Parts: sequence; structure tokens; C-alpha cells
Amino acid sequence: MANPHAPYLDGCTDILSELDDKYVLSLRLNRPKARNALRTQLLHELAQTLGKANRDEHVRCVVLTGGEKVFAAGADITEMADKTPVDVLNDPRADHWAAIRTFNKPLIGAVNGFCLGGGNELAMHCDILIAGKNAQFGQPEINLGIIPGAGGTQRLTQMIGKSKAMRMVLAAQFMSAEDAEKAGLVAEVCEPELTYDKAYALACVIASKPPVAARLAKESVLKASDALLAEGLAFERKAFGTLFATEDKAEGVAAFMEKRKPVFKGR
Ligand code: DAK
Repeated sequence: MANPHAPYLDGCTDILSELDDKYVLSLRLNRPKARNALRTQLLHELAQTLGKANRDEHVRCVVLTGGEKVFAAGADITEMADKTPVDVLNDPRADHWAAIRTFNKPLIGAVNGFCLGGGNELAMHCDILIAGKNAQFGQPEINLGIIPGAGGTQRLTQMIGKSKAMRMVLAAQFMSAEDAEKAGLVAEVCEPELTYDKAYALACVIASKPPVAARLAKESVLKASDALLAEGLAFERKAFGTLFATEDKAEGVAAFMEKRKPVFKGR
């Protein structure tokens, strides 16, 4: 991003943004010390920014990146510590995710480094992913006693198939950029320092196309899978909330924060 100091939406700190004269809006997750963990404020800023971009005819395509070292390490685990199933039910993050899901212009993800949990779910909300060779994709929520909560069980399965998705969701195994490309999760792999540039170049191509056709093309492509998604997303969300009542979730989150191995008891 050439000029991260001219924000597209004033007042954001967790999202750096820049709109240029090519009609491309560049967004960067900006919590490097916390590995870009998606705290509520970050998701709120992202949702607000995409909401503005949805209504802005000067935006034709968006690039979303986390920088050269990390895309995002998932939800901010420190925010999850005291949450109950009722808190999950009332969680404003669900609305932020809905705003991301309904963003109707092409969204290109530029992924380097860790792309985990909610980070991988955010990446899968992008329409095209370009990954650096250092990218690692994962859904390690099970290590915290929970499961993906923003569509990970559904979109991952659609994108890479049941067996590979199960390996990531059940065993928390990561997938390399190279394997992610083979599996169909990402469109292209490149050197990490080129990831944003490649995504931006692609965004410029897309932004040069007729915007209304691009919007309807995106909606049409998503229709190929959206109808199948709805039921699964609803189930996943209920299951995710239920797990916040378990001792294993409390143990998993506490173990992460105390930097130790969790001991799960099935309660
Ligand atoms: N949350 C909070 N802090 C995090 C974090 C996270 N997810 N990931 C890393 N950090 C923090 C670490 O605590 C550490 O903080 P300090 O000790 O420096 O204060 C700092 O970032 C650097 O982390 P590490 O020292 O661990 O760095 P490494 O490079 O060694 O390892 C790592 C990077 C990303 C492999 C590791 O940090 C890690 O395993 N992080 C956790 C990954 C994870 O379990 N992700 C899944 C989170 S659960 C919802 C929808 C979706 C979700 C929730 C709700 N709704 C719709 C309601 C999603 C849930 C998830 O994503």
C-alpha cells in the first residue's frame, strides 16, 4: 500500500486503508503484535469499511492483506475467555461477519504467513486468494475446545473436500501454500514479498471491467454454493455457541493464555 496514512474511513486503527485512482481499495489488517488477531474492534472497522465501499462507486475492487508476515491468527482468544453461549448468541461479531459476507464487489485476499481459525474463515470470504509461499492455512479451534464459527466447517469443505477439511478441523493440521493451491483453496502462490503486488495487479484488471457486470458475476458464482451453505452455517453457529458451555473450552482458552498444553476431559 503506497500511502497508508490517507485512510478511506476515518478513525480506524485496526484496518489501514487506501483508495487509489484505479478504483482499487487496499485494506490491511493492522495488529501485527497480536498476529492480526481479529478482535471485535477490527471486525467492526472492517465491516464499516466494506459497508462504505459497497455504496461507493469509486470502489470497484478490494484487496485485503495482513502484510508480509501474517494474515491473521484467528479470533482474539483473550476476548473469548469469559464468554457464555448466551454471549455468543448476542455477539456483535456475527453482524460484522454478515457485513463481510454480503460485500458485493470483488474481494481479493493477499495471504502471507499464518492464516488460522477466523483468519482462514476471513480469507475464505475473499473471492480470489493469492498466497505467499510462507502461508499456512489452518482451523485449529479444536485446540481451544471449540470449532470454527464463521463458516469454516462449510466453506473449507466445499473448497478442498471432506477428507482434507476433516484433517484440518479435527486434527488442527496446517496446510501449506503449495498444498492449498493444489487443493483449490488459493488461485496462485508466489514469493511472499510479491503477494500484495500480484493481488493488486489482479484487482486493477478486475476494476477495469464493467462494475455492474463484475458485481453480478460475483453474486452468480457465489450462488453455485450459497444455497447449500445456509443450513450448514446455521448448524455450525449453534454448535459453536454450545461449546462455550463446556469445561474443555475454558481449559483450551486458559491453556493458550497461560502458554501451556491443555488437558481435555470431555466435559
Ligand atoms: N488471539 C489473541 N492473541 C494472539 C492470538 C490470537 N488468536 N494469536 C497470537 N496471539 C498473540 C500471542 O498471545 C502473543 O502475545 P504476547 O505473548 O506477545 O503478548 C503474540 O500474539 C505472538 O504470538 P506467539 O508468540 O504465539 O507467536 P508465534 O509466531 O510463535 O505463533 C501462532 C503464532 C499464530 C501460530 C500462535 O500465536 C497461535 O497458535 N495462535 C492461536 C491460533 C488459534 O488458535 N487460532 C484460532 C482462534 S479461535 C465467531 C466466528 C469465528 C470465531 C469466533 C467467533 N463468531 C461469529 C461469534 C473464530 C474463532 C477462532 O479463530
